[in-house]
Amino acid sequence: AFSQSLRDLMAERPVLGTFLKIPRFEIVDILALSGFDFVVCDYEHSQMSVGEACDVVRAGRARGLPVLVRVPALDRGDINRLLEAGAAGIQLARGSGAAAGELRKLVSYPPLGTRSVSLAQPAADYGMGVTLAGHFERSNSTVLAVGQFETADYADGIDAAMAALDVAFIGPVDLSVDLGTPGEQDSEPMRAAAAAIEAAAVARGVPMGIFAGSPEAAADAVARGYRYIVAGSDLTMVAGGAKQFSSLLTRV
Ligand code: 3PY
Repeated sequence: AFSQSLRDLMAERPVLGTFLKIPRFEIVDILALSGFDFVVCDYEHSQMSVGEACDVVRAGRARGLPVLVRVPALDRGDINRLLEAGAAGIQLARGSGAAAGELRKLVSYPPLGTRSVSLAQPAADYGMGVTLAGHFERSNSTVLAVGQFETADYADGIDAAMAALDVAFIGPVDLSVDLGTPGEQDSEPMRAAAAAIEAAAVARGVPMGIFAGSPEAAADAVARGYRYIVAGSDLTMVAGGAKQFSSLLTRV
């Protein structure tokens, strides 16, 4: 029940994660050893297959690092496979409005949702010592549903969306593009959107999440009360490290 501890942790303090786009156990190891609270395996903006994403989930579990998976769409088959591999949650791109309710159904077993069941899978301990009711209860109480608010229609059905979500996550880059102020984080429409999403989340007691492109942006989000911060990615870290080392070339 890794995601249970992530949920508990989020109630105590902000949690820090990063996107993982290189589906290798070495990256999972490094991120775990660096002290990140969780990882969001990025099955939306990467070249990985669903099988590779499942391998990342397994590597995280072996290290005690919760791995959620960001998915580009409400694909019942993919979501089921990722959760059966042991994903701590599903983060849905464009996951506001009615999509949030659909997400809740696909990540939950009855009575909360419509997930199909097999106990012969990793997240159910292969059915060894687990009852159907016990597996439903454990999964439904631990798997996180994270919806990304990143389109101009963010206010549509916002209260029902909040009721369905464990985390309301702002995707600031896509949101700024869809609001017609690409890349501008401080525009009036961006501030109005953040304020409306935050108000709806607070009313429902739903923790807010956001993507932060830099450590400074992550610190700023924490100061504003956000609890689930996804800062950068393995690729931005490799790019930053590569530039740092290659800057030596000007000196040799
Ligand atoms: C966004 O900022 O649009 C995101 O989805 C974070 O990657």
